[in-house]
Amino acid sequence: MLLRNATVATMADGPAYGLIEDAAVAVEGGLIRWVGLESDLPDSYAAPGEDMGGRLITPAPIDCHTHIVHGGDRAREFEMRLEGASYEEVARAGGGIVSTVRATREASEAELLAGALRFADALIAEGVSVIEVKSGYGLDVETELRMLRAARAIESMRPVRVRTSFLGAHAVPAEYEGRAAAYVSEVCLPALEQAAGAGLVDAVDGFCETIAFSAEEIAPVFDRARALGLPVKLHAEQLSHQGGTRLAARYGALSADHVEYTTEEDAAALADAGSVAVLLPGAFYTLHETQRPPVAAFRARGVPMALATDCNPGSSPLASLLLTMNMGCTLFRLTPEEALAGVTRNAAKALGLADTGVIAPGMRADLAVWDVRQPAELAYRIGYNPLCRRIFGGDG
Ligand code: DI6
Ligand code: FE
Repeated sequence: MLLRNATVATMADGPAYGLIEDAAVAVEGGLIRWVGLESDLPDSYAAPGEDMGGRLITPAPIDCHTHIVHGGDRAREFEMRLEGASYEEVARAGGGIVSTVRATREASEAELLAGALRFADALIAEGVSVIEVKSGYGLDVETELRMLRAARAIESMRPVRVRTSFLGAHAVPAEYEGRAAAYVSEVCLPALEQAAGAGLVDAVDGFCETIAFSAEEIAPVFDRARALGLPVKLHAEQLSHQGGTRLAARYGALSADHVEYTTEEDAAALADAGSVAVLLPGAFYTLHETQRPPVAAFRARGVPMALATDCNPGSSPLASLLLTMNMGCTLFRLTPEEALAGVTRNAAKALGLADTGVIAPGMRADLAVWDVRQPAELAYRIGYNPLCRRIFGGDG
């Protein structure tokens, strides 16, 4: 496959966007073989090729943080809150994470898969090549495993890659109320062992927050992940400062996610650990949060920033990575280039993937062709999808 007369944002280090005008990309065997000025195309790749008409080609977007496997929805809760109900009244009416846990426990694997495919399809329509999918709405061994099996099954139903994260430490279920440590030792750790043993886990995650688990309660989960040879990541400093970012850095986490209340010192720890800061503007927007992540500190310390939908039924019912990019710019003041890096190069890094996220020889041919001429247009528009072609592993 030879794509010619294109504007290519390689997202490799170097000039802004790694931009190459009047470019060509050669693809063979599912990999990128050559990219550069069309005038420099080696004879060995000379072919009529396909004229892109100057359209923009980027690495295929990657959504590195989703909860798309879950039962039920929280639309009624959304309505109650807008009718003036407090979080407490919503909780008393059975709302919140517990309502999703109940619906997930009642759902079959096939129902969980069918539900997830709705959101996977929305992301694939925007060219997405990799989707990270978490467990965490089962909170018992069997349902956590069923969630992860449904996540893995997405790959057999769609041309997309799935990376799974075990999130047994997402919330304390009602039957363990007030006994977080007991839940971790009696349910979470056995579920992790069984899920890892079944090859269902690519990374281990947790929710470090006052309404979930303390850093001390998460540590045994991360110790077990380390013993199993699994990387970790963490929902950290979303609603308050609980020391989650430091915990993630201490374990060399792939990423710390949300990070609204992360401090400059925490950012330095992430930089030293080589961890990615994953920004989730969908939750910030839905919860009317006002504390923005320390983007200036991440820039100053060289902490790579990723962007993801956090697609979940409660705090971020968002299934558009393009809208996430716009929110990252408008709400968090990212530049359009940082937003595009956030869903390509840095999103791959947040998942520990070294074979995608950048257009360079040897990388997977996961490409998105957009009916735009300049990369900034991808973050600029609100609710508009200019994708005109998706190439996944060289096909498409
Ligand atoms: N942070 C969140 O905002 C979601 N989970 C998490 O760890 C909330 C999930 C939900 O509201 O269903
Ligand atoms: Fe999340």
